[in-house]
Amino acid sequence: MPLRFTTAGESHGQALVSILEGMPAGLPLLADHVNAELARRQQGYGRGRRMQIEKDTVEFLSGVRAGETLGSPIAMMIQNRDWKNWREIMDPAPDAPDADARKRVVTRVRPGHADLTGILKYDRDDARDILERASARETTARVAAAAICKRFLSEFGVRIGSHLVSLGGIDAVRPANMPDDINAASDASALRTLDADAEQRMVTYIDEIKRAGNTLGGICEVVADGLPVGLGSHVSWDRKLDGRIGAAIMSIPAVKGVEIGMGFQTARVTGADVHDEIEMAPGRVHAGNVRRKTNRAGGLEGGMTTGEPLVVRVAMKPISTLMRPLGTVDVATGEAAAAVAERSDVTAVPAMGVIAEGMLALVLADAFLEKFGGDSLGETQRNYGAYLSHVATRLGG
Ligand code: EPS
Repeated sequence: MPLRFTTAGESHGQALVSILEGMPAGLPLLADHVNAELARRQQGYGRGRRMQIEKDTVEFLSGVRAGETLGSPIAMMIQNRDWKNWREIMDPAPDAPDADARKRVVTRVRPGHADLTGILKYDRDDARDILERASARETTARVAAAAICKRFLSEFGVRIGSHLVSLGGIDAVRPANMPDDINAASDASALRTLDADAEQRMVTYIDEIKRAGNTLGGICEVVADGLPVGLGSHVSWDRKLDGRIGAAIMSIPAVKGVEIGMGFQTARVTGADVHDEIEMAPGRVHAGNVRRKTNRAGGLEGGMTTGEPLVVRVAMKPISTLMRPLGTVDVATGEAAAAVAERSDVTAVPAMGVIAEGMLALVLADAFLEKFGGDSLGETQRNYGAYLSHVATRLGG
């Protein structure tokens, strides 16, 4: 895989770090490109007080000079503003022998969270050693790396947007015509949905659930437009793009399901109601001069992009920190207890949509570089242009 990326950082530690390696040299890149995506991830009705504390901004530590990528690993840092309130609790230095026990020890592990399995697996006594990293705060660092991938893909006319289609069981009605710029419309909504009526009902429901000390999940749809035919491959399991997208999206905290195109519904109907008929479309070069009359496949056939929009739906479970806690055991005593009720969000589904866009951008940029290569943006563009020129000569070209 030409692109490699990793993140580091605890939720209330000093900072988050993101390293992206494999981006070609010569991509115009400003901190503002990344900051705009970080701000989008912080949106959404239903989040807790933490989002009022943080205002995520990136500092490039390496890999960018004079507004362009160098082709070297790009290291980025995002400070946690809340760290100053957690310095003692998160201090890497050992406690002095006569020190009081650290504050905010978590032993009443939350059902549905990494707390319990994590302390057993990593042999820790304090679930904070687990939850600080399991926190969805980590996705900030993913979105930073993904913002660079989006910037790269935009050079080839690829756009990725998302919108919320369901929250707590309330479904949004998809507009008859999707807006040309999905994010311009969804980012203007408090829940990143395109159905204003449903949004009202969702907001009322979030308020009600918050009063009840409970939480909500939901579904977002992510769409990538402008992709050329032939990213990914049919030849081996680990080169199929469906699998790579599925793995990347399923790694987002609290995500429990991914559908591509018609998804699970394909299993319930006949082949004639599933497969997209093909017709000639001269001049539609990026798709091979053809068009699918429908796009039930969601832009992927045989593990490869078809040139139709790539459509992925992502299901997120309700957040596992409940203010009216569920029953658990206290791992310090073995006794029955109510789970810890740390400050948290009622729902973070709108943010999940932005993170899913990001994970899709990482996979697509990787598939792009696998197909077209290039150590500089110019080289990638030349290779991409040569491929499209050839595809243009096929099928009626
Ligand atoms: C989170 C709990 C909350 C969320 C956090 C994820 O943070 P805190 O424990 O500080 O109140 O706000 O999400 C973020 C900080 C973020 O940037 O998305 C959790 O336990 O997963």
